[in-house]
Amino acid sequence: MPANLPKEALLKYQKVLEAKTKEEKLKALQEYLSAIPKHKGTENLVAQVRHQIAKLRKEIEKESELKKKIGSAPGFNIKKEGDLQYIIVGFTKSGKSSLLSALTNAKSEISLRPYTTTRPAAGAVNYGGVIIQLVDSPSIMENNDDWNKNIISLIRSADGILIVLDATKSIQNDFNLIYKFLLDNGIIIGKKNFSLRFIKSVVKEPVFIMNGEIEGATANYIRRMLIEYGYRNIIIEFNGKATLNEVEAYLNSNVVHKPAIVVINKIDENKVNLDFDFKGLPVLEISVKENIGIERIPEIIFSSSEKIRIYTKEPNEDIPSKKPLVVDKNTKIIEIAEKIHRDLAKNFKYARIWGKSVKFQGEKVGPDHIPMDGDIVEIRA
Ligand SMILES: Nc1nc2c(ncn2[C@@H]2O[C@H](COP(=O)(O)OP(=O)(O)O)[C@@H](O)[C@H]2O)c(=O)[nH]1
Ligand SMILES: [Mg+2]
Repeated sequence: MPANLPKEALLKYQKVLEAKTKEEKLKALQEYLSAIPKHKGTENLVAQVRHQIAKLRKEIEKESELKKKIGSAPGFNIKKEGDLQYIIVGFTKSGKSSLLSALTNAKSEISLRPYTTTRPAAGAVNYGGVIIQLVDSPSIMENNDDWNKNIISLIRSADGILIVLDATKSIQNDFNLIYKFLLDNGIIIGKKNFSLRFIKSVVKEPVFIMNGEIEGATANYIRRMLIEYGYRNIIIEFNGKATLNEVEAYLNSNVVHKPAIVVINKIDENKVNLDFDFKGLPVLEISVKENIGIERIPEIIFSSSEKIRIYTKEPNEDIPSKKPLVVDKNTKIIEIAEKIHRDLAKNFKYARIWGKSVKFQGEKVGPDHIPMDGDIVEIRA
């Protein structure tokens, strides 16, 4: 270890040495790494720490897969159906099950007793052709990791989170607790200035596409870092503005970012003060009991989701499909063609677009064009 590291990094290194479990060691290594200044003189050390992190992660993943095989709670995995899956999350008796029943035709037991919901229940709501699946989860139980880990695994595989707060309680306090609970489990909610898109690739060497700026790193630097972390057969596309440490946290740990919305329920009983900033998340006041505000939820979920609706049209028809194709923002026309049919992408000639992403309605565009929400797309092959 070079002696000329800043004190902070040395302290973090001490933590690495003191770590008792693999998980602790991984976390300590990640913190150590982010405290090391990145320049020529530390290049070797940084690469070495990255290798260590990658190796340890692999070991931990292998062990947790084994554990999963031995015993995961039965009935806890909800099969994804529809275009978007949002998990309803909150403390007990905030009205999660009531909300699911009000928005969908699913039945989840509602009661005055705490922790009535022990298994997730799901239902769907149709938002202008977009099918949103809502999953009611068991309430978060403070200081009960065993109970909570099932909620975390539901959230990790979902597209987003619907947080339900109870207006008769301290909404700030409860929100902060939920925020911290998610963060401690590697789930970040709220606004972020960048996005990373992972695309499978047949080429072994990882490819990094930089659209925007990463402070302290070039695209080539990140590409080398991906190799150090053992990334293979993948194209990673960066959009936006971030620091190297922010991006690295996503690439070397299980951190995920999830879109989220906040609903404050039971406003029939208590008016709330909304001076509080919920990490920039959209907030909606509702009452399931009095049927106030809940009709706006699907629209707010969709706009939080970072997805767009594409209506496809056959070349010889006048009217586009009723049911939109739901795809990530920043998806290229050629990727949309790929989703519809492999041959359509292979034989792609051009596309015509009607909507917000073009100047002239019916404009001809190439494979790299990026459509916007609501666009009508006609692909010519
Ligand atoms: N006053 C009021 N009570 C509600 C509202 N929504 C749900 N409740 C009540 O809150 C209690 C807990 O509801 P439930 O949906 O089981 O909460 P969960 O534990 O979060 O799933 C039940 O007694 C509901 O009737 C509401 O909008 N206003
Ligand atoms: Mg419930």
